[in-house]
Amino acid sequence: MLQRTLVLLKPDCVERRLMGQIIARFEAKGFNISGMKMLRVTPDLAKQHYAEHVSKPFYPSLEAFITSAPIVAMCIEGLDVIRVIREMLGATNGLNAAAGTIRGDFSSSRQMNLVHASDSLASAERELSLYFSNDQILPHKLLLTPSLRAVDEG
Ligand code: FUP
Repeated sequence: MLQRTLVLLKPDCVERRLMGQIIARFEAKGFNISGMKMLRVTPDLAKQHYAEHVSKPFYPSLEAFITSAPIVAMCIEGLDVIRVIREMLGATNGLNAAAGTIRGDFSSSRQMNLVHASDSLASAERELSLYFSNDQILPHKLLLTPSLRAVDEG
């Protein structure tokens, strides 16, 4: 199923100069970046994004972190991209994430885990609308699609 997901390169990713390496993994996998911007998350946006965590004890620290420096937001498209990118990220805590995943390879923290990705179709739709207006998403058919998968795969 062709899907869109929201991916954020968090402040630690920008600070540690890991943006290029991490974006390269999504590109190499064959996914399509159809929206991309750098922004500073405001406390308001943080509360909307992490609505399910706002009342939790760790939320103040999470908000301080996500608003501490610029981030990069991306809309990434592809077949089953929501599940596949979550698998590419690995477990939330970098110390538990499998080697070979992004967090497993680059993070040793629960909070500073470098990347966010939507976890379901409903969250992807909700989260994309927080970061992108419709005219900021620019889907395009990749000319190299026939080199990435068979025509009957979608
Ligand atoms: P994930 O779906 O992997 O982004 O993880 P969660 O929705 O469980 O958590 C959202 C963010 O809160 C994660 F990036 C990590 C952070 N977090 C903490 O900082 N402390 C905690 O105790 C739990 C989560």
